[in-house]
Amino acid sequence: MADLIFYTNPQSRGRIVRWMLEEIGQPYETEVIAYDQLKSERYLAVNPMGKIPAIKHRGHIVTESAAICVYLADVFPQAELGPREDEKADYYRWLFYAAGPAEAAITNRAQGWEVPAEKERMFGYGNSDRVVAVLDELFSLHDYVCGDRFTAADVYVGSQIMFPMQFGMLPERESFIRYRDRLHARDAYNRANEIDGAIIVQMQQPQPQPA
Ligand SMILES: N[C@@H](CCC(=O)N[C@@H](CS)C(=O)NCC(=O)O)C(=O)O
Repeated sequence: MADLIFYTNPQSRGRIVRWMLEEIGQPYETEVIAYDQLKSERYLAVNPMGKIPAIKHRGHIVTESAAICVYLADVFPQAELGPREDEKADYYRWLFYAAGPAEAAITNRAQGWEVPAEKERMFGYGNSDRVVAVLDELFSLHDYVCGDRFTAADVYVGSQIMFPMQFGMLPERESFIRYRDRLHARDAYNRANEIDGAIIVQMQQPQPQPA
């Protein structure tokens, strides 16, 4: 069994982790989990939430796309995707911001739900327009989360901007488009897309029926 197992479905947030794995450049084994198998006893033993993605590394399970990105950057420091001392503040700040308030704001908004003005103080993100404005300001001032260097934070924060923008869930601000173009130029991003694209094609082939 490989040291590093990646549980995913190519039509999921697993694409974030595939990209991160390709950035890291270490060997890994992929286990594709069909959506109707996510709540099977076998997969619940990996992630009791019955959600993908997840990884198993040397017997340790990590779930949550953001945590997986940070974990991989940490245990494979040779890829230099973790934060340097002076990058730590931005790295942690914006990763947690993207995984918590920003994701909640973007997904609620996509469902047509906004926090009532008088309840904003009870919600971690408060107001979804403000979330968009804060991200817009960040990428108007910086090329990457930590300034001028790509890190694991860009895999996650970048995905939380690119994917919603692709599906019309986030406005196409100039700063987001320029950031997306920088990320699209990465070899690992393109390799990850090719791998997941090939798996999707394979999943769409008629499966052999039992005799
Ligand atoms: N917070 C998790 C979210 C994972 C998640 O919601 N995955 C979706 C696919 S994108 C899933 O597994 N959905 C299937 C289900 O809930 O049954 C993360 O960031 O990894």
